[in-house]
Amino acid sequence: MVLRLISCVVMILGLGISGCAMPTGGLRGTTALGAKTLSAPPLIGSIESATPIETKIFLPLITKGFWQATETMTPSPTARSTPTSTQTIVPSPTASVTSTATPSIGWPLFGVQVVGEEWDNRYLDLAMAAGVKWVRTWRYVRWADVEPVDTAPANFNWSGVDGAIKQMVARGLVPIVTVEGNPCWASTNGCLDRGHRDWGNGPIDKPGGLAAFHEFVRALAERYDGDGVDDAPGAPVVNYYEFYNEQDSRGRWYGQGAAYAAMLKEAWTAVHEANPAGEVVFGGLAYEPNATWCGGPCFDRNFLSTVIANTTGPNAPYFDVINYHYYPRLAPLWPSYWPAEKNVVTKGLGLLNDQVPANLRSMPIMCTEFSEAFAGPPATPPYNHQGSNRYIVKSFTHLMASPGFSYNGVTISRFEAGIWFTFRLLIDEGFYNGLVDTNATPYYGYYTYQTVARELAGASFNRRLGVAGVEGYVFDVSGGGEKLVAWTTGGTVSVSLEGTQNRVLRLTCTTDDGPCFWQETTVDDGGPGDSDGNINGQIEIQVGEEPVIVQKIR
Ligand SMILES: [Ca+2]
Ligand SMILES: [Ca+2]
Repeated sequence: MVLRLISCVVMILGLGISGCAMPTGGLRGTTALGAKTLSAPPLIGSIESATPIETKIFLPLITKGFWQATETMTPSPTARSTPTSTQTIVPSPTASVTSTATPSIGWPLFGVQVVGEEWDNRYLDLAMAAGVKWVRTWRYVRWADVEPVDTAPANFNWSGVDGAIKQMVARGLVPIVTVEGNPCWASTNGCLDRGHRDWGNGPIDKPGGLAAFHEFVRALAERYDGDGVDDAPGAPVVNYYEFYNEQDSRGRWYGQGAAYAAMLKEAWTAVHEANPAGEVVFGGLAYEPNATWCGGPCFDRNFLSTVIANTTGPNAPYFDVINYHYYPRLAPLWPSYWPAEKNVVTKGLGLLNDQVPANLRSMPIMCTEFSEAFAGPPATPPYNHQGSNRYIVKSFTHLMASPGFSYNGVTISRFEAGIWFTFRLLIDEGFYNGLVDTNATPYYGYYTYQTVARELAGASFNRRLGVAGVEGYVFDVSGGGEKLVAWTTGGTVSVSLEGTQNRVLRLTCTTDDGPCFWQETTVDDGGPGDSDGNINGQIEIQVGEEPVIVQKIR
């Protein structure tokens, strides 16, 4: 996905920019990790000895459904496994999901990237138990796989798609199906046999290609609309279709905004002909206009505005959702005209301000890739579990707090989905951003994701905290009350909160590389943890670099 992008960030920060011109070599991260060993994934069970007696540890029983798990804040005796035992945190492949078909409703924007290869239901079960709603699929729907030969009438082979979609939908997960993988009979420079499986991402320029694409997309949307006509077995429903990925990249649709607009018109029309509830998601934009490790601009800065300017017709701009990607390690490259406060939300504001005309800015928006790795080549600051776990909290908090950000008077009307890249470790691509390893064993980040998803479920943004030195966001909680999510970017700050009892959850990493876990305490006015020491109607807590979630009990 962002193979070169991520690798080159590392180069920029740690090794110098010269290494970044390398097109494909050296990107397999297994050789670039130095002393970092990933063969023994850390397990949450190793935290026991570090646990103060008075605290409780978040260790949801993920073999159960998410809702059931929320009732259990303390680990069961069997859950305190040794690091070498995985039996308590790896669900059985036969675990029933029938009773939890809709657990995700109420998790408005929590999503993960799923990758087609080696996928199996263990990962879907884990995703569901983590509170995931959205699953952005990559390598599931490749046009060249479904229609390898151009025939009349068309012959489509859905065998590689049906099963996975059915299993996702059966768990209440909402797929965002990324469509790509042009066959070479339809595309000259953007087709699959270019030696990389992510190719097939470029203009459909051969005669009849766009008409064939329309036919393919219409058949796809018809197959997954659940209307009883030409449906896949089990009639699973897909309503979100994304067309290509980081197509603003050099070598993809770079400089081809008009061609992308022509494709999008066919795609949008085909989706909506078949499925009136269908939504066309703009292909996730890398949109890093100052990235130059390709020997020039790596990404077409004006791609989105060019597409919009080239879409004409009654349903222009022929997409329903704006979409971009964000990696915090690239924030130093931001253009000066983007927001000074840099995070996953404000990049979206920069995009809206820079590329989207005012009449389209109320469109829903997604960020279908963001993350911070937990390991990787030498970088400053180094990749580690602490940084990755912190960023899980920060990124989803920012997204949930999107109404609290504006830039040049531009605001985001509805942040629809945020996709952590990736769910399963993508070790074969050199990415160390996964929440679970290739044996379906969770990393620390999995539990942090689960904790944040649960704590912010049903929450709605109220206000920013407004305490100097602290980045804090206050949410209204469904059923009444408030929750605060806060952290500092250095040092510890005292924060006084009105009330007489708080529930306090702290992310705690005992070393930079873990173990990382969550501690829960109840703090009473004047009691342990109230650092003002008085019964005065206020509870003073200490906020440091590790994010803290505080719920006002009374
Ligand atoms: Ca149908
Ligand atoms: Ca007090």
